[in-house]
Amino acid sequence: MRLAWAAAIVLGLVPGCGRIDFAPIDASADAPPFGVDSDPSFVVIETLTVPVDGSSVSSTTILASSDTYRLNASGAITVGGVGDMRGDAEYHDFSNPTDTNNLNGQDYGISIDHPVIGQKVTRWGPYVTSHIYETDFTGRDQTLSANLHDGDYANNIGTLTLKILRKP
Ligand SMILES: [Ca+2]
Ligand SMILES: [Ca+2]
Repeated sequence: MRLAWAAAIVLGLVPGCGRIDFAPIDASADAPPFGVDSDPSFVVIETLTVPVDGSSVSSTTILASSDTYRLNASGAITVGGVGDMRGDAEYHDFSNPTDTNNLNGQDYGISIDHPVIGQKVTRWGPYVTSHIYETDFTGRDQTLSANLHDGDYANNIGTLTLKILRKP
């Protein structure tokens, strides 16, 4: 009896259970897997630094249409706005993770191959406190470009990181 009671307490207090129980904020349209190192057979072939002023950065790698790649977006920046004014590859205000811009309601975050605000297609999955996100990406026999979509670039500080991974 005492053991069962103790086990119930432990189960209720195990650190890390919060991620399992966390209700996804952005569960629509995102293809699994989420999180980092979900498939260790992928290796990083290029690392890009994504500026936070809205300008685009392009890969030097041409991503073949015959290959499936994985994109890994990470980092945290000062993004301004409400709450704690922090942002990552998909969400801003870590005290109340928010998917969209406060100013214009568009999808805040790193956009791939769609630089114009309001045209972001890439979805990075549910909010995670590691601020590391991954999504699959099919090559288009061309380089890819990435830029941050935000409602106000003037109050941004920092950079985000985008890694391109491929199976060797
Ligand atoms: Ca901003
Ligand atoms: Ca977003």
